[in-house]
Amino acid sequence: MKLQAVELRRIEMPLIAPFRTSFGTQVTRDVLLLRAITEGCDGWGECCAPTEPLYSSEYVDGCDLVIRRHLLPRLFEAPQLDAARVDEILSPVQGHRMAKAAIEMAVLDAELRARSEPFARHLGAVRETVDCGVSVGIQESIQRLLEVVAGYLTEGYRRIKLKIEPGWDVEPVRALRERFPDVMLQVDANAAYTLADARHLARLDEFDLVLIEQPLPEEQLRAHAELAAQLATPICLDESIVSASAAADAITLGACSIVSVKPSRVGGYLEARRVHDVCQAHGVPVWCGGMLETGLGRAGNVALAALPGFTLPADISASDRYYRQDITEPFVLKDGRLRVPAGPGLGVTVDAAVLREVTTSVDLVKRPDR
Ligand code: NPG
Repeated sequence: MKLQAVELRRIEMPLIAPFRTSFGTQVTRDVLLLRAITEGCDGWGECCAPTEPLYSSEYVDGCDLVIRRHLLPRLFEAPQLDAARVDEILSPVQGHRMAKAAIEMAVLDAELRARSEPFARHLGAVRETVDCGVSVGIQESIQRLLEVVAGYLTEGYRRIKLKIEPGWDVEPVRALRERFPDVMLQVDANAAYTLADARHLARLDEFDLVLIEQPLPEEQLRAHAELAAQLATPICLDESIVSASAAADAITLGACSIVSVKPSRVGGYLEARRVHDVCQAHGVPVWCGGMLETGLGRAGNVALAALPGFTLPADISASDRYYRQDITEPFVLKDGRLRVPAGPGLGVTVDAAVLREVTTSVDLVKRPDR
């Protein structure tokens, strides 16, 4: 396959409701979309980096720049390109996994569409539907939290994840557990605590949580292992797991017993599959995380979540939990599950009219003539 050009498009996607986490509140998503233009089919990539570098070091303007200046020139130089080689071609550039993931996704989509192969089949999916959870942001009051969660449970979501931070942890969890005794419940701290909070976090043990996600900062694997020894609640890592090799280290150190897999955080769907493989080999359950993706990223994530090791419900909700109008056909919840797209590549179609409406800028970067 030969990459002729890449379209870089920025779109503005207002969220249905502001999403508050320990690292900030998101009201709209400023998304960078890539379209890989090849002699055969075009392919779509979605960059999940948020507006500000608060979740990790990456942010959307930084991705835009590193893609133009450092990643695309390397890809254009490759005489023959396939998705499996993108990682190696881009390997001289350190880090920038979310930027690399977006490119690999676009190339993979183009390649799979050209040979009529669905993402799910390529990745090794074994299910036609995936179990969906919902991630609930920090609310203004416990009363409001109970209403919001009741609404999601009525819609059929199979588990609730509650965002926590110091000052919003034990009491909201207690209130949720009292009101919904049987619901699958987990919490996500987005690195908001320190090891000194171990005794406080152990107070969550009585609520029968599925897991506590990323209590401590990204680099603190050893501290996570020490914390794990003091908690009954299983620790799941998100931000810390930047690759399959990081997953192997974390598991071996005893820093986590569950892993959240996000393709963009680990540099793409192919590395995400390797994270899955490493975890499966260690008997560690995984689930698919989310970054408020549009229908494009959601399509890829649903395919990934259909792999055999994804045994816990995903942070993949229906399109209407995020956006009034998505840029693809919407994903609709049925029995608390979403259907894995079966068409070629990502298996979804971008609505050109909607795309035009939400676009804030578009630019075509062509392969240089030689
Ligand atoms: O349903 O897509 C979703 C949101 C899941 O909570 C969620 N994502 O920390 O995992 C996270 C969080 C996130 C969102 C992180 C956006 C970074 C950006």
